[in-house]
Amino acid sequence: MTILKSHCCFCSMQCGIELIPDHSEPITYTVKASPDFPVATGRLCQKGFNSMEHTLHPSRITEPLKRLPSGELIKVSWEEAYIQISNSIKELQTSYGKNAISVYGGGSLTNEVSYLLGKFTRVALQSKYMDYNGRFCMSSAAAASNKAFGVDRGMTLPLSEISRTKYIILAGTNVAECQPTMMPYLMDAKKNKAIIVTIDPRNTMTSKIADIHVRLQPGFDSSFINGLLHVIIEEKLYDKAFVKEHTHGFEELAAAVKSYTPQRVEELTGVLAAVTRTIARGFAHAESGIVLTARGLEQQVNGVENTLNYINLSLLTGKMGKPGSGYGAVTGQANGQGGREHGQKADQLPGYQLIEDPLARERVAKVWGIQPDELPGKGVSAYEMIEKVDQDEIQAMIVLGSNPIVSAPNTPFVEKAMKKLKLLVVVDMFETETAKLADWILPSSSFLEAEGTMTNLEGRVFHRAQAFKTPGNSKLDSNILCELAEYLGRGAYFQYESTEAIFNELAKATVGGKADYSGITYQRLIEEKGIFWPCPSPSHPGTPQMFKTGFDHADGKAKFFGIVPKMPAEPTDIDFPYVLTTGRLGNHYLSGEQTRRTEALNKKAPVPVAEIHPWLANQIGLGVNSRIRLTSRRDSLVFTVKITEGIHPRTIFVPFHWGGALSINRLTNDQLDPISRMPEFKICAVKAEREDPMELNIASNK
Ligand SMILES: Nc1nc2c(c(=O)[nH]1)N[C@H]1C(S)=C(S)[C@@H](COP(=O)(O)OP(=O)(O)OC[C@H]3O[C@@H](n4cnc5c(=O)[nH]c(N)nc54)[C@H](O)[C@@H]3O)O[C@H]1N2
Ligand SMILES: Nc1nc2c(c(=O)[nH]1)N[C@H]1C(S)=C(S)[C@@H](COP(=O)(O)OP(=O)(O)OC[C@H]3O[C@@H](n4cnc5c(=O)[nH]c(N)nc54)[C@H](O)[C@@H]3O)O[C@H]1N2
Ligand code: SF4
Ligand SMILES: [Mo]
Repeated sequence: MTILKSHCCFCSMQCGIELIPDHSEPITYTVKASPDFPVATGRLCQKGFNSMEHTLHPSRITEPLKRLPSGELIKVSWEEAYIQISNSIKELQTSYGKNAISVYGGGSLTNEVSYLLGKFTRVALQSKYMDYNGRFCMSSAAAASNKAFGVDRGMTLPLSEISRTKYIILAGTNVAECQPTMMPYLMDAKKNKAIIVTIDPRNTMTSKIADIHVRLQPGFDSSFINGLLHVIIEEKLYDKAFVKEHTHGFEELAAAVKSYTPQRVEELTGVLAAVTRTIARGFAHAESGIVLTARGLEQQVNGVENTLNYINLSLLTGKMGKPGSGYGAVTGQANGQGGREHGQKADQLPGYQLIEDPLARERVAKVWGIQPDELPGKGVSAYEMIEKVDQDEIQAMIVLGSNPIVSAPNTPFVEKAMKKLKLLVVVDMFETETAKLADWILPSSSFLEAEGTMTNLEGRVFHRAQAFKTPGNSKLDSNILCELAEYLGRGAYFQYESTEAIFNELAKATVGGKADYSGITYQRLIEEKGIFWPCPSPSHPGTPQMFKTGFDHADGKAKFFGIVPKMPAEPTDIDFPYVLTTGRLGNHYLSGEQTRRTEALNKKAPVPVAEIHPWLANQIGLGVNSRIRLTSRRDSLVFTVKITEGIHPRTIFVPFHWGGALSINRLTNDQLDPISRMPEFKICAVKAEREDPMELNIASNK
């Protein structure tokens, strides 16, 4: 019996898996860690071991489904589905214009599907409205990296460099639960005497390995980092040669942090002045150092500025482009990196090229066989597309690889808007909360059924083989897009013999872009077990560590940005006195569609639990069996509670992996960062009240 190979579908580590068949009839498979992939080799976390289960779940959709006016879903043939969907699209475009149709993609999709989806929107639909769930994920980090370095690759260095560094700052990143197989790299560094600092409002599983844990109330990262930068500049601990040769904007930075003495930072944030001094001196003196950030500080209306301030720290100390040194925004989704490079973003063409750049338009139009002026301009971000649906500017949406009814902020509004759509097509494996509103559900492939390339958090492009055929009448995403294009009369542009042929076209379309894949082929990926982009020619070895000789701005220098910390969009007040922050648990994944269908994972956390400090429990008079009612300006929900010393006293944490009345995004704030258009998932003001079991019983009997 053959052992099948793939990669876990969940986080950005993209650990290699092997499916070991047994001798039963029908065959069942055990998932094991693959010894072959040079990332986290031989290791998987609990999600990885259980990654196959949802693909076999009985609720898997395997036939195209159409919703009748009564609300009932009926099975239809693919042909019937394509005819009716394409007719609706054509009618809507005749009445409302090409831009009436929008596309909403995702970061779990392969590079090939991400690329096709972008091309499908611009060439088959000829619409400008395309964006994806990565807008809620990596957009602030991406904008910050582009501003500071001139290019956005989440990690500027390979994971292997972590093991050899001497100082690690982990800010708003809970790798122990979110990228668990990165932990051995951190533990290796610790064995080599590295100092680890974590910065988070909670004592997380990750903070357990920290030498220093800084417990910050959400929203105070930039104030705290200004304190570190202040000490490093005041005490002249910065890398003067590096700053002079490789950066711009030092004066602006020095001016911005001048007043942020450790004492003032203590008053602003509660972090002791001595702690600020110790970290600043320790990081500056260390011979090598890495700063990693993630969604904690990025998913805020000041997310781009927060991220820029952490980048300032790496640049000021010259800890870039050298062994054991670099900055990384820890990418989240399976293909969160590749998914943001090949045209899913509103303003983007493949290879991270800008759709408004005339030269890029010319190059890509040529590869696609169209005229540059046939390409639409830029659209708007994911949440703004939903706003345009509400304003009747967008009439239809195709959602492929996302579940915004659970994962977008302020979901009461999102639900109201999405119900206005004249046509909603969801391409998914399951009847998700979003698919419940759909006119059509088209059954897609799972990760085990689709061959393709992915790009992990390090920027390593690799090939994922197909293990199984798609079940029933479900289809590969790539086939669905190419076939629908045919029915829209644009099939000529979507003729591919294989997935590899799609990749070869993608590689060609990235020439001239920052994320240049043009030297990459399937054969190379398989032989070399992955290649780091940029890789601009067949003889180029790829780029594991970036910025060894310079940065990606035209003059080769990086830029400092002096940050004046701003308030969150919704500060606390008398009516809403506490800060709600949201995030993840180790055993669930995103909107929960996959992990809520995986028994071994779901039973460990069947419902969301609000984490609160004993001080807050006392404030609201929480009893042994009482629950907590959280109310924001948008909605009010009740949760069971975990009381823990390990959270900032005025902060409440709730994970977001559930829908309906368990969905914390019913409460979150939809204000967006002005640059990245990232919503403020990590901060909103709430009221907290005790909810007694008696009252609950009466309420549920009504
Ligand atoms: N198990 C699991 N793993 C996952 C995922 C999952 O859903 N489940 N999702 C994947 C994806 S798509 C992503 S994007 C990544 C996300 O990975 P992370 O960003 O690490 O995950 P989060 O839990 O959203 O947030 C990280 C931490 O930020 C803290 N935080 C909140 N507010 C602030 C603040 O103002 N400042 C600071 N410094 N910290 C703050 C939270 O307490 C939390 O511990 O994980 C990936 N891996
Ligand atoms: N409150 C709060 N909200 C958040 C966040 C937070 O920290 N707090 N984090 C945000 C972040 S970082 C992210 S990344 C988003 C993610 O949020 P979503 O985009 O909703 O993420 P998923 O649950 O991964 O949804 C992916 C859907 O695609 C389907 N799918 C998986 N693989 C494939 C495939 O190959 N083809 C097709 N067609 N479908 C597939 C799955 O079944 C699932 O229904 O959530 C965001 N929302
Ligand atoms: S660390 Fe990430 S990729 Fe690896 S097994 Fe766990 S969820 Fe899957
Ligand atoms: Mo994400």
